[in-house]
Amino acid sequence: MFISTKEDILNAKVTDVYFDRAVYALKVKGLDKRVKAEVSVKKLPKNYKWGVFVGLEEVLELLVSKNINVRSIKEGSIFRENEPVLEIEGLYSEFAKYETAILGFLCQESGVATKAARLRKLVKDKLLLSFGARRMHPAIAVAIERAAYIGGCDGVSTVQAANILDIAPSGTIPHSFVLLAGDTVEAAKYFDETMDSDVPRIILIDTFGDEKFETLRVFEALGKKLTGVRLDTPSSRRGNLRAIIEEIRWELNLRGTNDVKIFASGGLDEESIESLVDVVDGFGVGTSISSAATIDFSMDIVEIEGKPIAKKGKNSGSKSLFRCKKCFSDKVLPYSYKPQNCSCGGTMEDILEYVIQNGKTIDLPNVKSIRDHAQSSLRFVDL
Ligand code: PCP
Repeated sequence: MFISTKEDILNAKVTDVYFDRAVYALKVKGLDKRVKAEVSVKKLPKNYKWGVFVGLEEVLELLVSKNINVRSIKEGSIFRENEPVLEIEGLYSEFAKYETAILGFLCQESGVATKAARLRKLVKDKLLLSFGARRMHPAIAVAIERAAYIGGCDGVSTVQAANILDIAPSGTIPHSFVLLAGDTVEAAKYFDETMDSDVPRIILIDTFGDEKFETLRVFEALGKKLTGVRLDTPSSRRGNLRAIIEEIRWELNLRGTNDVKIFASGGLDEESIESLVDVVDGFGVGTSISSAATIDFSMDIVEIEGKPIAKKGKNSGSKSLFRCKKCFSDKVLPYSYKPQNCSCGGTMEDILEYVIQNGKTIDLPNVKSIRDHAQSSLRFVDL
């Protein structure tokens, strides 16, 4: 398989070659110096106003043995354009070759988490499941699903990721099972007869017949054991999916059950989710989360041997990122400055904190705390 091992990454094998060359030339010419380098994003994807910062735990695993200091915002924090999210201080050659991996972790995982967070805000309290591992290289399935979970997915479909996240894996049944059973009701019965009692009986009902009639057949067969149905209706048949779902809801309610849930999946993104959120109980989302646009962070030197310097287009000097605890507005100031109170009267606190200092790394929060931190922040921002 075409993958880099953890050792390859830790040994900077995945570095862009120009870092190798730069470090070599700097050493030969005696130009290697202590610097401060800052990670920030100039332009968020599309019309995004914020992102969710994910990937820090792996960056720290990469850097912990290096002779450097690192300040960072907490993993799971909201950030905005042109805000420093991480700063590395040390001899340039100590970390230069890791820039490729550092940005790789942060760009892709923050992108997935940000899309999951945007969908979380759209689905409100409805179920949101990450079904997209199949759309990406399997070597990064765990990283992708962890980011989706932190961003706001309630569950993930891959077994290994769910185990690592210490949650039960989420899923229903594939079309292949229904096809091999030869009939949707038979498939529902076989599934019910073979699964442990704690596995929800959510039956895929778009393989053969009309979704409404297949739902009623399955409800007839499973009754109270039926947890829900999933519509993954192909685009060639999708038509007005909302109207189909409303019809199914009507028929189920008419038969005395609003307990049977209706789930939608298949090519869903923000627009389609927004159009369905009031008529479905949950969503399975693949491509749009797992292949979400990356947040294109860059790493830029902002100080050399204590003197502020940066390339054109970048403000020099080490910085603080002050955030109002009351209204969540931000102010980027030079590191030595102390902020006034926020114009709303709230107090501002520097959310860039040391995570590696003098060889010591902070105790890392568990993924559920990281997810809670992200979810509690989402109420302060809009799409
Ligand atoms: C896909 C599978 C995924 C759904 C779609 C979400 O259907 O059910 O869970 O993926 P998406 O958001 O990327 O479309 P199929 O590809 O028909 O797979 P299967 O027959 O296994 O359900």
